[in-house]
This record gives sequence, structure tokens and C-alpha cells, in this order.
Amino acid sequence: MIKVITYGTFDLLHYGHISLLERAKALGDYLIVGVTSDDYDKSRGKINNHQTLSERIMAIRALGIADEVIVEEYEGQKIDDVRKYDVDVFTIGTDWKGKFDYLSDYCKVVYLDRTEGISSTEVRAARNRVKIGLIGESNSDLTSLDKFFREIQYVNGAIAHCANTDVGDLRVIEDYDELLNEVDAVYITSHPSKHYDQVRKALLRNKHVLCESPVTLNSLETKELFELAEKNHCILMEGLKTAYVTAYERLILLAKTGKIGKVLSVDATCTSMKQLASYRKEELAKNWNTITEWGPPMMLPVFQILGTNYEDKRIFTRFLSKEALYDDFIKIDFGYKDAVACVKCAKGAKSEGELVITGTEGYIYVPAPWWKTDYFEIRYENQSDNRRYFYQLDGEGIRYEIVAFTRMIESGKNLPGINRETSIAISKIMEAYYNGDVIELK
Ligand code: C2G
Repeated sequence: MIKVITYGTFDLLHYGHISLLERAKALGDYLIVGVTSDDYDKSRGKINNHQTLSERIMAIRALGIADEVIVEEYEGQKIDDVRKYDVDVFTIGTDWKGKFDYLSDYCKVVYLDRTEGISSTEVRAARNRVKIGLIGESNSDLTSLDKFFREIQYVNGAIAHCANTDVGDLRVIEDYDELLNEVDAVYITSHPSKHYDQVRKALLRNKHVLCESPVTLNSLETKELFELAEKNHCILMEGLKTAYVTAYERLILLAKTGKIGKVLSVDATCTSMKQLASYRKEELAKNWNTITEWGPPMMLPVFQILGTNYEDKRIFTRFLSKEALYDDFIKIDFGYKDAVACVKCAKGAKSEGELVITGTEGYIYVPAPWWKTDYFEIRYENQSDNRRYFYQLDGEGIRYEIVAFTRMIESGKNLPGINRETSIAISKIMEAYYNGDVIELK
């Protein structure tokens, strides 16, 4: 019996794929098809798959051409598979010509002609792209708009359509109402004090919203906006890129599934020095202060691991300008029934930007800058049990965030990386800060 193997993503199965599989089968008696996992695709830069691994596998099975379907999960698996399944022929399309010649030490390698005029990329592009309007401020010291504009180019399902200020070569439409007429969705990164009005207006016009965190500075307002989104069948998603970083997603899962025992403490730190002293008071007020800029990503692992039902909290703050409510150092302590957490961030101080999750059996250590990481470790008393984890990271998580946003719009399902309770809890801390519920460091 001649065994043949081939691999592919097979996203949105089309006649090019089918023709390849039929010819692959004809090369022998038994065909094994390796379908790439989502993680493996991410690691090789394919972030735009529309279908999940199980959907892609089901589509291949339904064709009835393959005798066996396996999952391809890592670089170098092909050699392992050829040996493991005692494969006689490896085959793939001519777009990979020469790339797999190294397998000829183990089996016959055949490159089959690729079908011209069709590809998953074209099928995806032919579907409607979500037109997004970019909302921000030119005076902001954040470069979020430019970063967003750069990253959206990697996402098939969405396109930056216009902006309310100068971004790349986008058309500028300063009037917000006019801009809303032209788009399906908005990305908002204006000053947090403007979010409520801007998000509300967009939702009332049935536009989807991706809003940089914090969604608003008041928990009731944030709750109201989520309810409005639901009522108007729109997606409202909090823009916190860290939530979409693969390494971060994995470490949260590992922490929650007991890999380090029971979690007793979450400690997150981030500092980014800015030349703030030269700013005038009026300028400071227009800029994101420490709590709004760094508070949300630092609180994310706390709320995602320990939940939002803390018993008490204390916010320590050092004001650069009390009048402008501009802090340059913040420390928030959370007390839970059975755990504690500490969040520390600064724009006018320096410390190690790491994340440590303490458990009864071990700890998770994420080195700086932990909020955009591709790497973390799980450490135990016995060092030989320690494990290191690496994941591909592109675009600081922003492009994965945009993919998640467009997927939600397409499916109409609200499945954000950050749940509503977390968004409301983040806004609640903002509310406490702006209500003066802080301990001031003199
Ligand atoms: N294909 C084809 N004609 C097309 C499009 C794709 O013959 N018009 C073939 C490809 O050459 C490949 C298979 O269909 O052999 C699957 O293609 P993709 O889904 O694009 O997967 P790919 O990224 O090529 O997977 O380990 C993964 C493989 O190395 C490659």
C-alpha cells in the first residue's frame, strides 16, 4: 500500500484545495491530510484564518477524499509524521517548490501544480471588509492611532476607511457625525473623558465600537454602554491589546487550571518614563495620566485570574499636578477573601515591568515588558520542574485584537477576550480615582 501525506491550512475550502487533494490521493492508495493548528499558523504569520481548526477539519473530512486527518502543530512535525506513519510520498503545491526537498531522505517528494486564479486570501478578500473609522487626537502623546493604522494592514477582514485627524494617508473627516455616516465601525483612542459620548453616539447609530481601555471613567456609564450595544445588536469591545497576546492568553489559562496550585497573589508592574516635568498644566490635563494609560493593562491579569469581587482596595497616588488630576505614580492594593493583588505603574518613576503570579505550588514569572510578551516561565521549588513557554508575537497583539473584533462583527457574537465584568471593574477603579478615593503620597 502506498501512503501519501499532504499538509495545509485549508481555510474556506475551495476548488484549488480540492483539486490538489484529488491529485494527492491519486499518487497512492491511502491519503493522510495534515491540517495546521491555529497556533502553528499564527507562528508562521497566518493570522487571518476565518475558520477554526475544527471547522477546517470537518470540511476536509466531509470531502471524503482523505483516509485520515491529523493536526500539524509544530515546525519540523513533517519529518516526525513521515516516519511515524511510514509515508511513501509527501506532496504539496508548487508554491512550496524546493522548500521540502529535505524530506526526500525519508520518502518521495512531489510538487503538484497549484490551481491558478483562486486562493483563500482572495476568497476572504471578496467577502465584505469592515470599514473602520479611526478616532483620536493629534495632541495625544500616544501613538495608538498610527500603530492601529499600521496593524490593520495585516488583517484581511477590516480596512481603515477614514480618521478624524491626520493618520497615514487616510481621508480626514473632522465632523464625528459625518464620519459615522461612512463607516461600519469605529476605533476610539481619544482621551478617556471623551469615550462615553463618542461610544454612545456610535452605538446609537448602530456602529460597532472598539474603544481603548478604559471604556469610560464611570462603572455605571460603562455598564449602560454595554447594554446599549446589546440592544442595538452592535459589538462593543474594550481595546486592551494585552488580552490578545497569545503568551498572555496561555499563562492565564495555566494559572486558572491549577498549574501553580492555588493563586494567592498577582503582582503587575509597568513604568514608562515620560518627560512630563516640562508640560504645562493644561497640556497635562489633555494627556492620559498614569492610571488611565497603565492602570487597565495592569489590572487585567488581576481581574482575569482573581475575579472582580475583591473585598477592599487602596489606591496610592502621587500627583504631578493635583489640579489636573495628573498622577505620575500609582499603586493599587486589592484584598480578596483568599488572595491579594498589587498593581504598580508610573510615568514618572522606574521599576521592573514584570508580572508575577504566586501560587501554592509554584509561580508564573513574566519578564518585562510583560504586557507585550512572547515568553514566560513557570517556576517551582525543584528547579528541574521549571518550564519555559514561547509564543509568536506580532504587532504587540494589536493585529490579533483587530482580528477578534472583525470576527465578532461577522459572527454577530459577543465573545471578547475581556468580559463585561472586567471592563466594568476597570471603570470602577477609574471612578474611585476621579472621586478622590485615593491615598495621596506627598
Ligand atoms: N493550493 C493549490 N491551489 C490553490 C491554492 C492552494 O493547489 N489555488 C494548495 C497549496 O499549494 C497547498 C494546499 O492547497 O498544497 C493547502 O494550501 P493552504 O491552505 O494555503 O496551506 P499552506 O499554507 O500552503 O500549507 O504545513 C503547512 C503547509 O506547509 C502549507
